[in-house]
Amino acid sequence: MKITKAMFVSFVLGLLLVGTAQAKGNHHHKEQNFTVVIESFDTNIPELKVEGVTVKNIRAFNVLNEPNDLVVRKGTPVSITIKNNSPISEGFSIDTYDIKEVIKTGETKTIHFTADKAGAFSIWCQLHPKNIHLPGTLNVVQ
Ligand SMILES: [Cu+2]
Repeated sequence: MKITKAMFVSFVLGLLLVGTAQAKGNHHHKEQNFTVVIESFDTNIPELKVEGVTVKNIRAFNVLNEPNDLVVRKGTPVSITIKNNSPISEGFSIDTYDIKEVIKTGETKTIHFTADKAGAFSIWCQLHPKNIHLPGTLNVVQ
């Protein structure tokens, strides 16, 4: 069949419309990527004098996520790559988003979800007490 000028114009117009729709979609649903490193700090205090009492060989083991706080806009698809530098397995939980991961020592894991609920949610380690593994926060803002 013969391609008329009108057909060609409507074809180009159609391409433009598809392009615009895609650009809009990409802008709205662009994935936000985070990298969280689980770091551990092992401190040994050989001797400590407190109120006349001497305590020997205190071991302080602390674990925390770097960065501690993640901020994302509501509705954004999120990916978090978690690297565990702690010498033991660590947990990564966000209850509201049904996230409960275990990352072995030296391992890296990537999780995906859409931040569809606004609020401040605790990122915590389900394996260890909260005074050893300091909790972080996922802030989903409107
Ligand atoms: Cu932990």
